[in-house]
Amino acid sequence: MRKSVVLITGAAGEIGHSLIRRLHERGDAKIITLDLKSLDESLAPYVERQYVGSIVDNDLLDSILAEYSVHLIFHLAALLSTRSEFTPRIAHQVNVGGTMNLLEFAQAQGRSHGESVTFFYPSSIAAYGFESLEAKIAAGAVGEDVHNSPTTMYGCNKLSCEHLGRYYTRHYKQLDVETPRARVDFRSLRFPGLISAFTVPSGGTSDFAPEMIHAAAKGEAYQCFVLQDARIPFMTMPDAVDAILKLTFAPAENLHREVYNLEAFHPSAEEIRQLVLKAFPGAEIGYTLDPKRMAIIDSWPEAVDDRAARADWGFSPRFGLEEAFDEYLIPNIRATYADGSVD
Ligand code: AKB
Repeated sequence: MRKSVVLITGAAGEIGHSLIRRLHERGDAKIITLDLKSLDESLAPYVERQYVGSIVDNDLLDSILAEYSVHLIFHLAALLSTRSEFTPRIAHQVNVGGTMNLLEFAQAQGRSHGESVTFFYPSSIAAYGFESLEAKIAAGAVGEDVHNSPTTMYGCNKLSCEHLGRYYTRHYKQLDVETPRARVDFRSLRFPGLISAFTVPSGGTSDFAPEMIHAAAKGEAYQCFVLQDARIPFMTMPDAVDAILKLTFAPAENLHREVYNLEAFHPSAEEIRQLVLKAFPGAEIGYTLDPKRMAIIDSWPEAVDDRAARADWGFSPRFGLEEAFDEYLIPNIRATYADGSVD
């Protein structure tokens, strides 16, 4: 008999860090991970097995299929938006090709154990695209199904994967004589920028907010690459992981869509800077504009309409902007750098 496990790809990344801890606390799942990098030593005891390798390696996925029975997949591995723009072909191979491999893997798993496989996929506000700042401001808080013309490779990848997930869930091999049973139950969140007190992202465009906060806590000067009035939605990492778990374990009959928007606050860069200065009054935070990265931020919505997530599975973030700083970010970041244990 194969062992029943949960698979997390991209587990060594920012979301993976928090998700592994939360799944371990729930105590009801054995976890296996797949990432190019080994997990942080502090996380290793929480997982049954680490595969160090790539999601584009089908032989590796076949060997996982042979050994484990997987009922739930958190497919987090991806190249983020700034990095993808420098290597669009590799971004497509990893972000879309890798997701296709995992969807096929999920379908094969479902066929072999006879149940559907819940497939959580983190999409992004990058799936939206505005041609001008005026259009972004005029749109305000956008619903899931409008302005879906991303301007970045990463956004195109995210939108493609949302569609692939919907295809595997609803229309898989629809022309076969005997239509095979779709075994994938795809569920996705379009994340805003995420801010963690314990990790710093790399390769994203929303990184200016976490970078600003972490630099101030470390006593380092920071030059923000977008201008004062740049505005996109954000949320804290604990609220993001709560949302992942709520959506993943929500009863299927409550869900009316595959992909949901969510956000907790949408401050301008200057509003974030002011909150950082309130906590670290001596911090040196300036602005040195990178017009190309700013154009990406301007192509993303300033806010999203997340009523469907609230209605269908009870999305309700704990931290608004002030609480995020006062109750989560500042105390934890101070403690983390004070004891030198940032990971
Ligand atoms: C990025 O900036 O690439 C990500 C995202 C908003 O998806 N943080």
